[in-house]
Amino acid sequence: MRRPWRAKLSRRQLLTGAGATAASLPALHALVPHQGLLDALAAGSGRDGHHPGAHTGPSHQGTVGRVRPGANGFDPSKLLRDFDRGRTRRMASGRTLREWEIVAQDKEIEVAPGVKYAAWTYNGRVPGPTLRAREGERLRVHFVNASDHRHTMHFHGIHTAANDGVPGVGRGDIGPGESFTYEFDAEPFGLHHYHCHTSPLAEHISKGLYGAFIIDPKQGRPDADELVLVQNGFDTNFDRENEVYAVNTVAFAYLHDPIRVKRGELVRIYLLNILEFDPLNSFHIHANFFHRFPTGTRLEPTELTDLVSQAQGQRDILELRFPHTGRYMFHAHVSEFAELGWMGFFEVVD
Ligand SMILES: [Cu+2]
Repeated sequence: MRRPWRAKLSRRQLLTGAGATAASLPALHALVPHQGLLDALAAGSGRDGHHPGAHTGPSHQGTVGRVRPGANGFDPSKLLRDFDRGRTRRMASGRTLREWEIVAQDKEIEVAPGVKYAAWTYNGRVPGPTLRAREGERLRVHFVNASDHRHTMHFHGIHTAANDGVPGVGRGDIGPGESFTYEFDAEPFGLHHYHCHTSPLAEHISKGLYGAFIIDPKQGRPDADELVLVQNGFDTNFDRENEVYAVNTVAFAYLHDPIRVKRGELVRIYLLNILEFDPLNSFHIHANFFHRFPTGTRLEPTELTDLVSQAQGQRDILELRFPHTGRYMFHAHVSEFAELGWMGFFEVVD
């Protein structure tokens, strides 16, 4: 993008662990993670050298080693299908009241092998829990700030000013040790999200305070294998540029541990871009096309495509079926992001 070569060089060094200071092009070439590529392919396709996926091709990405799945207390492979429906009860009016407890906590996480990041989290996860409700319910979110910094929860959706979670309006910032309950109706149905809105905003979001927020339509959607993909990144040296890119936080998580789906089964992807510092992100899938439902607020798709671009905060529901078994890459079509962590595989099985 607009960055000088030197900046890219330092970003590669960070991810590959190379400490060389040379800045010539041959040196840069030497720093490109060829060994990481080999290790990543070995890890991703079996040690016998045989590629189980008929369509497995050479990758240009990868890291040396991998982040242990349990290292952060959350596993990207489980987080994919982890929907937090809170607890419900019926109110006197007959409507459903749905409630969650969300705690802001400071927590160090590992975003690439050996790359630790001092994150700010909701419930100890990045992204925070995927909150899931049904259109028309009354929602209560009990927010406790156990972090050392002021934070809020700002939801996308329709609600009163007092529940908007921005500084200077209603209760505004929630200080360390304080708590606040946000309350609003679940509307409109679609794929939304929530994030901290305390200033400086980019820092509070990029540190990890965000999550997906799904409101199902009253009539529901067709049965599917549902997956949440949150496109994010990490500015590990605080220069307001990202050094690591990912979906669901850990660079190359789904290269090392491909997402298993069944051939012919409907797959529904809740795709959210929460990346800071870069204006655009994108999702591309190989050897297939998907139906796109922008913001998920309509039940009819607007497009059949294999690539969707998203600005900051934008989201889409994608639906597709895989007609063939094998291993299929998905990645940001911004090549730089893909090389720095934002790529993975679907493993399609019978
Ligand atoms: Cu915050």
